[in-house]
Amino acid sequence: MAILSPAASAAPQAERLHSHCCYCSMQCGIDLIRADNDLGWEVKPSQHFPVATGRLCQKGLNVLGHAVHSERLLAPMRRVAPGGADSAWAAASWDDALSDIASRIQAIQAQYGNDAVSVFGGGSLTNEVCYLLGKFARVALRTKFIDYNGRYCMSSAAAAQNRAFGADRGLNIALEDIPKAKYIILAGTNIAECQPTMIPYLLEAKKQNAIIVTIDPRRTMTSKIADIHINLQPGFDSVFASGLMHVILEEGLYDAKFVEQHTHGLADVREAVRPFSPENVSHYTGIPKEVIRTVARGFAQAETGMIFTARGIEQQVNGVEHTLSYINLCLVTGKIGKPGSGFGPITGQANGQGGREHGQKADQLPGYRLIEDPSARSHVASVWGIAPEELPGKGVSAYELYGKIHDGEIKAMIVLGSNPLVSSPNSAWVAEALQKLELLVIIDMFATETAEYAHWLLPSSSFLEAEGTLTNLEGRVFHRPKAFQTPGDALEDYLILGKLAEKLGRGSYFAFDSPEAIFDELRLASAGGIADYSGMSYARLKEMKGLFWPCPSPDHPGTPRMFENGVFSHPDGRAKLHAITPMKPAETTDPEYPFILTTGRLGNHYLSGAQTRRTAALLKKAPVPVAEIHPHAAEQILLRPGDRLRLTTRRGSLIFDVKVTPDIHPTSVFVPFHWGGEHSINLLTNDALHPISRMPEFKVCAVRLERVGQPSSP
Ligand SMILES: Nc1nc2c(c(=O)[nH]1)N[C@H]1C(S)=C(S)[C@@H](COP(=O)(O)OP(=O)(O)OC[C@H]3O[C@@H](n4cnc5c(=O)[nH]c(N)nc54)[C@H](O)[C@@H]3O)O[C@H]1N2
Ligand SMILES: Nc1nc2c(c(=O)[nH]1)N[C@H]1C(S)=C(S)[C@@H](COP(=O)(O)OP(=O)(O)OC[C@H]3O[C@@H](n4cnc5c(=O)[nH]c(N)nc54)[C@H](O)[C@@H]3O)O[C@H]1N2
Ligand code: SF4
Ligand SMILES: [Mo]
Repeated sequence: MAILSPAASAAPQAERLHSHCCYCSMQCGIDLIRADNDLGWEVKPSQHFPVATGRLCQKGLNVLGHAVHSERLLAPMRRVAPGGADSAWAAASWDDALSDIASRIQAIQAQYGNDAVSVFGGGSLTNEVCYLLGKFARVALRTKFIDYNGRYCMSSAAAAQNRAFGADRGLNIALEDIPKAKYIILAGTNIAECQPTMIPYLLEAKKQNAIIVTIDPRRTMTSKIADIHINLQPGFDSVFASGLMHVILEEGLYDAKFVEQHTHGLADVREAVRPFSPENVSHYTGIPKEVIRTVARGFAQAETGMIFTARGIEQQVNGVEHTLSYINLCLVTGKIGKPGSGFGPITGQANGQGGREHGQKADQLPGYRLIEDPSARSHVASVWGIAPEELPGKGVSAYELYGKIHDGEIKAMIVLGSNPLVSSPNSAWVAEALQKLELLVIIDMFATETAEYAHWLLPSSSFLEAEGTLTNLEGRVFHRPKAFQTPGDALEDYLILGKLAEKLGRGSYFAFDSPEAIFDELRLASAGGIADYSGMSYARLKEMKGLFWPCPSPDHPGTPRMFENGVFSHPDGRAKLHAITPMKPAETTDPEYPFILTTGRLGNHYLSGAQTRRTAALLKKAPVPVAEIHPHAAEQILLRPGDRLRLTTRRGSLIFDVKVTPDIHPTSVFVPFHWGGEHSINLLTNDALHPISRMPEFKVCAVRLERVGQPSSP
């Protein structure tokens, strides 16, 4: 591909601009100040957004790196030579590109039916684009097959929260509530690397004498601020949480009044946790029974308390159950819906929250409505100006879309805002699926690894160039202005979708002249839904620096704390306790694969690395993935200094640089997933899915470790 000129030249002549970091769900505000440096701009933390405590992490400070990168796509590109790493591309006009794509879509749909075309979305997009993409799939393509990368991210947490509370808003509190908590449990969440600007809230709680407990198979940067660290083998959270519940119930430490007035299901929970005495849990997990009692008593007896979880416990075939086990602890102790108390699976992507509310998910319509609910269908159909019968039904989950390609049911895919070849489990199978497509269109800033199999690459905007709203980890909806113009021929996503809809003969449903016009329709579509945005407007969002949903009327102040006074979102107002029987992961260890592979993140990279591997300052800090193993594991495989490490799972074998550290559980190996090609750990991960959430088991599979006796490459 030709080298493209830097996008920085597209910036207007302002001296100071405002935006938000495009990476994690904190969505820190940034100020861009004109500077005499390579990029022409300096990034500073903005004092105008109330969330980020005046700081930015390394990714935020370097957030311009990818946006002004010379590899930005500046024109639509048509593949002119066979796919794979050697693909060759030719630039085209938008008109030629969209005409060709539309006529191929129409030919495929004429031959195989509307559902032969699928859409794969993302959680980094604005609410407006997420909403429009869901509408585009159902109204322009008339396909049921749409899902998005949030399936790999928040789906287990969402399923658990919907079951327990009747609503799924990441944190059901505002961050500013955290310092009021006296006992904080962090399970499978590495906040210090993944939401670094949230750490000051925890430190403030600590200053007010809060106890912090981390539960993780690694002693992470986050566990450095903990009073107690539970070094748990991956896959054992339900066992451990059942031990805590056993003590709380046995010693009568629960809030009987809250449980009686605001929940269902205690008797079944009592029965389920009966076998999980501290002695038994200690036997299963190696965690001393005194520690189990200390944490159970400490949390239950504290005046206030919070539990936060994340992908560590959720990306498992038992992820919904692990989450419910921790939710149970908040419910039985009455630690929810009051100041200083609450539960929260910490949302990951920039708009991981909004991304799961407005219809990108296979079973969903805007406002967190369900596509199979007749009243939801008629409401949304009336906003869209179509008949409810015209709306397709429920499709399948993200990973299952690739199965449908293998089966020949799906022939085309449009990917907008994801790099699934790097981020999907068992990714060799995903690559095989992508090669079978008759049409793959990627709408992105870059020619990603996934793009190697595309027929068309369409150049999109970066976060700097796209106005819109996003919903952060708290459920706070805020407005992000447009700071830069799109470079070259690149276009904002909403314009690309609108133009393609027009070529498909459905343009009248997508004739939006601004993101605000889309937001105004989204408000109507969400009205009366669980995630109700109808009382918000761009003017209010700008003036109030964000509003928390639900916000059902123009004079509603928004809802920073949900479930206030124990009123939950189920029709009867009560929360549901769930009796959990801990189950094994899909793959357990055996003599052939005696260790556990778990995967996750580093502070300096983001997801598939499409953006951060293009940011020199970040790549320099972590140029390649390094596998972490415990000294006992190193001893067992006779690892010597300078050796590399071969990891073999039932999917394949890869060689990594290795770091020996006592900070990881002796049974486990950790590898970050931010790289493609021979560095992509997802070539080895297990694609077993949770039966309900359809979340892949990224966090646990069985692996063999072997030393490779050659010096690590420079
Ligand atoms: N720097 C950086 N920040 C990010 C991202 C990024 O890629 N890079 N991604 C963003 C996104 S989309 C997301 S979803 C979030 C993810 O944020 P996190 O979920 O916090 O990140 P992970 O590293 O995937 O996993 C968290 C921890 O779970 C632990 N773990 C693994 N298995 C288990 C288990 O069975 N039980 C328990 N208790 N712990 C376990 C891992 O050791 C790891 O420390 O981060 C967001 N922020
Ligand atoms: N092994 C393992 N795998 C995992 C995980 C794990 O913990 N372990 N975590 C999973 C999780 S939680 C997640 S969220 C997924 C995410 O994984 P991916 O979906 O692959 O996420 P990204 O790397 O952010 O890819 C986003 C793509 O969209 C592009 N992009 C960014 N902004 C925009 C925009 O505004 N418009 C358009 N058109 N494009 C844009 C970027 O350039 C990038 O190519 O990975 C999952 N995969
Ligand atoms: S990555 Fe997250 S914590 Fe870091 S600056 Fe960006 S939004 Fe803030
Ligand atoms: Mo995520």
